[in-house]
Amino acid sequence: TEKIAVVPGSFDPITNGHIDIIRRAADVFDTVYVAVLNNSSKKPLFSIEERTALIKEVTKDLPNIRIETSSGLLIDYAREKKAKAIVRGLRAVSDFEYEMQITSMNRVLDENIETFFIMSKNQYSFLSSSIVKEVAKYGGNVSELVPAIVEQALKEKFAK
Ligand code: COD
Repeated sequence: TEKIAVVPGSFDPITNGHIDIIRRAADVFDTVYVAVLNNSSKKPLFSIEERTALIKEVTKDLPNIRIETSSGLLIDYAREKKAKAIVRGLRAVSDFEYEMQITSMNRVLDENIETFFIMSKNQYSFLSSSIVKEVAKYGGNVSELVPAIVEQALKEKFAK
C-alpha cells in the first residue's frame, strides 16, 4: 500500500533547512504532502499563496510531492490524506519541548498517525525562517540559507 506522509509547517518563507527535510521525507515515503498551515502564534510575512508558490517553485523536481494549504487542524488534514505519518524536522535541543507538545496533542487527537522526526543537517541546525527574515530585513546576505528565488522574494518584500 501507498505510504503517505505530511510535512506541515508555516514555511514563512521556505529555507534550505525545510527543503532538506522535504527531500529526505520524499525519499522514504511514496507520497509527501507539504501542508502550508497557519501557526496561530506567528504573524506571517508572506501570504499563504506566496508561501505555496515559493515551495512549488523550489521543489518542482520532486515528482512525489504535493503542496497544499489547509486552514483547519493538522491532524484532520493528515487523516483526510490517509497519511500514516507526520514528518517534522529537529534542529537544536530548543525544538524539543515544542515538538513534544504538538506531537502529544496530535496523538490525543488521533493515535493512529505517527510523528516522525528527521534530524537537521549540521549546517542547517541553526537555520530558521525567523533568522532569515531578520537578516534579510537589514540587507544581509541570505544566499547560503535560501534558494535564489526566495532571496529575491525577501528583497522585494523588504523594499516596500
Ligand atoms: N532544519 C531542519 N528542520 C527544520 C529547519 C532546519 N533548519 N527549519 C525548520 N525545520 C522544520 C521544523 O522543525 C518543522 O518541523 C518544519 O520544518 C516546519 O517549520 P516551520 O517553522 O515552518 O513550521 P511551524 O513549526 O510554525 O509549524 C507549526 C504548524 C503550522 C505545523 C502548527 O502550528 C499546526 O499544526 N497548525 C495547524 C493547526 C493545528 O493543528 N494546531 C494544533 C497542533 S497541536
